[in-house]
This record gives sequence, structure tokens and C-alpha cells, in this order.
Amino acid sequence: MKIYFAGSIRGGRGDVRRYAQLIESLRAYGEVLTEHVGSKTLSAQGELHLPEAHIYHRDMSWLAEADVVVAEVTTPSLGVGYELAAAERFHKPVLCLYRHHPDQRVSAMVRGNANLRLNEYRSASDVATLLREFFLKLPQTAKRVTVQT
Ligand code: 6IA
Repeated sequence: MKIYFAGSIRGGRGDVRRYAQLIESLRAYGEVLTEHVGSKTLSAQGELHLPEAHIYHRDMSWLAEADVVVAEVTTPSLGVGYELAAAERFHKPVLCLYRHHPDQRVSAMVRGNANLRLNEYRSASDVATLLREFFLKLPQTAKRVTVQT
């Protein structure tokens, strides 16, 4: 099982510790293709040594290769929104997770899209339950969808 994890980089790195925890939990289900998203040394500037076109094409080919996409969407990110739209276009099963917060609401473009599963969590144990449910309910056919980009 190949998992594409998406989380904010230039949108802000305030949730990076949560990304790292999520990636750690996701490793129980498969190979996480985008572990760098949870790296504390990756700043909001991103991978400065790589040309941006290289990052874009690499990420899109990982997304096409992935069996599922899991996104942490609490911190709004243009790149994560783009990846979610691409995942939908590629017919990948998508799970979006966001931390409960009374003042912040997830974009209607995610909230209103029935093709994206969106779940709120308050604790690490909520996350564990949501991941278990998501991976258990994956349709067999969705477990191996590879798209040519
Ligand atoms: O708009 P954002 O930067 O917040 O978008 C974050 C999302 O896009 C993540 O889920 C990543 O998969 C992807 N992404 C965006 N930028 C990068 C990056 N370096 N390195 C790896 N993945 C990225 C940033 C660009 C750098 C040349 C300064």
C-alpha cells in the first residue's frame, strides 16, 4: 500500500509535529511516499536545493502512483488543495483530517466535496480510529489504481 501524505509547507509549518505523528501512524498501513512533509528540518521555504519544477513533477508522479491520499488540512495550504483536486481527478481514495478548532473552518471546496472524506479529530486516539476505519473500508479495487501523468 503506497500512501501519499499531504500537509502544509509554505502555508505554514505550525502543525509539523502532528504531520510527523500522522506519518508514524500511517507507516503501520503502508509506505509513506512523502515523509519529508513531516520533517522538522523542512522549513516553510521547502526543499531549497531542488528546483520547483522538479518538486512539482516528482510529487505529481508519487500522487499518481499512490493507492490512497491522506491529508492533514487544519493549516490551509494552496499546495495541499491542489493535491486534493489532483487526487480526485486520479480517482484516489482521499481522507482529510483536521483538528477540532472553534475559530477555524475547513474550506467549502473540501467540506462540500462528497468525493473527499473529511473527519475532525481531537486526540491521537481519534486519529488512530479514523485511520483504522478508512483503511478497513477501502474498496479492493481502489487499492491498486496507478495513473499515467
Ligand atoms: O503550498 P504548500 O507549500 O503549503 O503545499 C504543501 C504540499 O505541496 C505538500 O503536501 C507537498 O506534498 C507539496 N509541496 C509543496 N512544496 C513542496 C516542497 N518544497 N517540497 C516538497 N513538497 C512540496 C517547496 C518548494 C521549494 C523549492 C521552496
